[in-house]
Amino acid sequence: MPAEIVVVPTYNEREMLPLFLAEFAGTGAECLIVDDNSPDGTGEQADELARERPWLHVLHRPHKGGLGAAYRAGFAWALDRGYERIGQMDCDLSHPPAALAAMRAAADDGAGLVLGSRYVRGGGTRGWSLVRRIVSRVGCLTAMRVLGLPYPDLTGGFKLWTADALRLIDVSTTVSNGYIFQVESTRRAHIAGVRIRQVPFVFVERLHGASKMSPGIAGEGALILWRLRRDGWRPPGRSPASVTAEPQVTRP
Ligand SMILES: Nc1nc2c(ncn2[C@@H]2O[C@H](COP(=O)(O)OP(=O)(O)O)[C@@H](O)[C@H]2O)c(=O)[nH]1
Ligand SMILES: [Mg+2]
Repeated sequence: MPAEIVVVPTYNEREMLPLFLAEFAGTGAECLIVDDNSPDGTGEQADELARERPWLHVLHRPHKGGLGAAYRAGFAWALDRGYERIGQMDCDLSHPPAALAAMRAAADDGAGLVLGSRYVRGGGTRGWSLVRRIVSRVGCLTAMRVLGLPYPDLTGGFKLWTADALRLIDVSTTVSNGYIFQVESTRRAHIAGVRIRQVPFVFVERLHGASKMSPGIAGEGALILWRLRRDGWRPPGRSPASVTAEPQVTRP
């Protein structure tokens, strides 16, 4: 198996972290926790847990800087160390570690980016109110329409990248932070012609702790969406990109 690490941003996940790691341990991948100096001590807890787990690494950032910034730091850490596959998932078990196997199979099959998707056949959400379901679907559909992308779960944060694809999209220069970071990075991959596959999974609402979603993060998303559309993007050193990625769905 290629050297694989999954980047997991944390902010106040003290209750979820041990439960998450217990399930994650079965995946055979390494894990990088990127903690933004959580007031509840998640960072110190992660250091402690890493002492007995050689596959667990911890990156500390001084203050809460948002999801996108945490991912940019985590990706840079992993790329510097030569990992060939780099995943991303949440710490609250909403993204089931067991689903990683199907995503890995899609990467083995040649995908440069595998999107875990709630909104392709076989995927879904469990434990969400009607309002949350509507907000998520409307957000995803709006992003799809505004940017002209064919992936129905654009704001999802369960993904697996090859290191080459992350380099190709020049991920360190992405500009967004909240959920819109997921949209921005997938859009760059699409424009760069990265082979993108979608794999269904069922998102399960967290048992402990609180969502960090806020009106501010949603507002940032809406604003940046239009900025992304206005400014466009093309891979560094290339003439305007030809889009070759065909959306495909892989069933587990
Ligand atoms: N390092 C870091 N992690 C964050 C930040 N905001 C959210 N997270 C983590 O990102 C993941 C997704 O956040 P969550 O609040 O569960 O989003 P939701 O599932 O959409 O409600 C969780 O593991 C959070 O702990 C942040 O500003 N910094
Ligand atoms: Mg969550």
